[in-house]
Amino acid sequence: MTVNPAKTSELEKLLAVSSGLVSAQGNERFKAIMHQLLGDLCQTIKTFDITDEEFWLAVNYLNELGERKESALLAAGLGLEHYLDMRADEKEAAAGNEVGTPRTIEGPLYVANAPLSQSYARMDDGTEQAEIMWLHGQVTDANGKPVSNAIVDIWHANTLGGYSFFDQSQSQYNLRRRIQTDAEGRYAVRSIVPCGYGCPPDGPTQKLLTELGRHGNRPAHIHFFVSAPGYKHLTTQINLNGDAYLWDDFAFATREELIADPLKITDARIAEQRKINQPHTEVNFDFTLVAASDNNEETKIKRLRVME
Ligand code: MBD
Ligand code: FE
Repeated sequence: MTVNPAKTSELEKLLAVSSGLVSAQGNERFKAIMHQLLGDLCQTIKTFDITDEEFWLAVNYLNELGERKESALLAAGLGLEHYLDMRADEKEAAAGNEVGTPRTIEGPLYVANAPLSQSYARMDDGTEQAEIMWLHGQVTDANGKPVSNAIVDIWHANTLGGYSFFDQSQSQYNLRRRIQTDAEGRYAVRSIVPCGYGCPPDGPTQKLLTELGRHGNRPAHIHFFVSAPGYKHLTTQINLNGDAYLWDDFAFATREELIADPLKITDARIAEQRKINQPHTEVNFDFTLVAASDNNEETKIKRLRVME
């Protein structure tokens, strides 16, 4: 490949002006990032000899992505949200920090301020004919000491893979609850066994994935924020073992330590103790929180969230 030095410096000048490097105003970090990003984009345009048609297709794609509010969904599907976890894990390891329950992505479907209950709640509104799930566990510190009054914020999909609020057919806060742990650090909920999620088939995220020869499915999973004063905020999910997509999650969130084995309960006495009175599925998952080194680590990262 021959390089035309005149054209190269012409591009460098263009990038310096377009990214604001020559301006005394603006945000220095943002300018530097935009300079790198625009330069990389121009390099990609050149490398692949991107046509005008391809370029405008991409521009219109961004409009479609915004119109459908799927930017965060695409970020998960491209593995970028998981990459943030990889970096966070790497930094923790390099610092030699205590290890607790592993983090995994929040995803785009959290709704803040779900109803708060002490130690137990029922999460489903009873409208779906579904397998009943008894989900319970204990929150402890790295020494196994129970963490009482921790907030376990739980959200998951229904049997169609839909999440309340985003799926307008569900009641408000259906399958979304916050539980405060009891004196032994325990939480328990009655809910329904969720099914896996699939990207909207007519949406821009699925359109891109299809072009990549990929699917847009997630295995059955349950999301958690676990937090307590003095401990690092934990954003994580558990997967229900046995799902065909367990290790084929389009959002790359599955981790060995986050797989729970659903257990069929047919013992009538156990069902009675739980006031369920019928066969159901038990999911047991304990969380280990690690000590925070500053107050900032105790709360979830700032991000635009529904109802917050
Ligand atoms: C989900 O339920 C989810 O958790 C993620 C990360 C992306 C899409 C749907
Ligand atoms: Fe999800």
